[in-house]
Amino acid sequence: MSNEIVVVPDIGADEVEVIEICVAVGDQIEVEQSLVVLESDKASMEVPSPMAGKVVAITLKVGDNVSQGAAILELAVEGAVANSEPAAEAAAPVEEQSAPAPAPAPAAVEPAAAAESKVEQVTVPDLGGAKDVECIEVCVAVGQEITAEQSLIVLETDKASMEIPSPSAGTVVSIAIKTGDTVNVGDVVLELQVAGSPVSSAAPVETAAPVAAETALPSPPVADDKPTFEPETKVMPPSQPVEKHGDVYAGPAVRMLARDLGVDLTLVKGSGPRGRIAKEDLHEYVKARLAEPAQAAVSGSGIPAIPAVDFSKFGPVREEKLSKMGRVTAENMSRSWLNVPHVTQFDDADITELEDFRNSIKADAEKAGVKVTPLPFLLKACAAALKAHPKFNASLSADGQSIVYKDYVHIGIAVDTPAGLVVPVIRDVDQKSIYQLAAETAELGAKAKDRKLTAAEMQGGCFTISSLGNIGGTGFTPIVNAPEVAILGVSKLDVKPVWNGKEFIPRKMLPLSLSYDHRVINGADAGRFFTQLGAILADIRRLVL
Ligand code: CAO
Repeated sequence: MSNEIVVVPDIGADEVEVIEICVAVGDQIEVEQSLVVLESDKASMEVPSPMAGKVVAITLKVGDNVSQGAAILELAVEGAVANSEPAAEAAAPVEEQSAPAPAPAPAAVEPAAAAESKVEQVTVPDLGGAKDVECIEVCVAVGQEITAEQSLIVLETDKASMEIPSPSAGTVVSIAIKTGDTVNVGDVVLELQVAGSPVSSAAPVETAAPVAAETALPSPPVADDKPTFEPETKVMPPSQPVEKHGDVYAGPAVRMLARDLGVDLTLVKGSGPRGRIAKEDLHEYVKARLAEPAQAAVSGSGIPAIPAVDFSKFGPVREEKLSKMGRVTAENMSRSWLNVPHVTQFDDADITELEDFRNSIKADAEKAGVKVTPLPFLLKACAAALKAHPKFNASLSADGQSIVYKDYVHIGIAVDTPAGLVVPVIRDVDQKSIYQLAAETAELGAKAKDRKLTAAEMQGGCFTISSLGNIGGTGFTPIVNAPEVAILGVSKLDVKPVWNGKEFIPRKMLPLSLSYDHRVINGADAGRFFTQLGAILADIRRLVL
């Protein structure tokens, strides 16, 4: 065991500020783990540890200005040759082992074409010895006007990322590098029509090869009429090991982690100096995103949550956990409510004759072993209306770009059970008799209450009926059971006075409410569907038409 001093490596700048200390005294750290983040006015970089060990002391603090050779921290290194010398004296050997941050280096701009051309090739500058460096971003496009020092590409090693700035202002003629390419010093990044010279009509150069002489541009006129044949060679500003790009300000390790996790860093709020994104910010962001579905059940994504209230302050309370079914129902309701733009229309159907007929067949139905409520007639009438108005028997595709019409008519019925609301589905309602529908409704209703419904029995619905008729109420706005596009709410039948042109007569009126997805169904569609449904219920002989 020996104590080693880790020092600031060659950072390509005289003095830089310490903006973050990434470790603490007592931490056991690994080789290449980031120790500190340094920042100049143009760039920031993480300084990785050259060795594994335990942090004994930290010499720097946030806000210090440091330069190459400054001690960062003291590390107790296991297995190293015992060193009786004071830690500070061990700085030099440690420095040699330190993994240097990519040293900024001037890059040359080579003439891209014959001497009279003003198209310049911008090449990759010295990357501090790094080889086969990946291009993680191309920041400009062909035809784009750029300014001197504007970032052209972002390169990234496993230790640092750096933006390559443009040496001159001009128009991008061609780009030789794409995201994912690996590059080395001297590789052509792009060709630039420098500002002030006419844009070439020559074909863009696809490779790193210099522009062929025949594609040379005419020289701009010069005072002494001598052509400008001297090749232009400019020194490009140093490459900058920076992590600030667009709105994203993050270190290479954070960028790499974000890529691994598939996180768009522009969405992450940085808590570091000047909004720099730290690993913790990324972790917090991922945690928050993972928690979203659970939150959506109660508050809806992106919608401010209802603040927690301590109800016990106002009186005695009891708390009961929601059943699984209750939680699923809450989630489904929120999802439908938030995704579907709802409209609800109301109408009363005159079912006086239907009720007379239903009462007239009661004895027969009993003999057949079924109890006929208004519900089977509602199912049958809805099936006929759904067939006549296919938009109601449809779903919006998941990408919202098309409507899927269904050639079957399966209708769900909302059933209230002690465990929560379930929606068993009656298949091919259009092909079944009133007695069959009555039997199936009763059977599914009983199964629902006994929690014996299978998943298959609750799938495939095209439309839903939610009947509160035996409970009460004059109307309600049901929530569409997405991805279905409409739902019928049925309230309690009542005898109401109806004007027949001469007098008010008592009629059995059934209050109906139709909620629909306004992305698929407009008010006129709903009006026509509702009118037809009412007409069928008013005279069920229409079912045989
Ligand atoms: N108005 C007045 N009375 C009605 C009626 C209406 N709209 N609908 C049904 N009734 C009557 C029936 O005729 C029956 O009366 P009788 O016993 O005198 O014949 C009585 O109410 C009970 O009917 P029911 O509930 O047993 O049968 P149903 O076919 O109407 O409904 C089922 C079956 C399974 C849907 C029902 O049992 C059920 O669970 N209903 C609750 C639905 C629900 O909770 N919806 C909530 C949705 S929240 O979005």
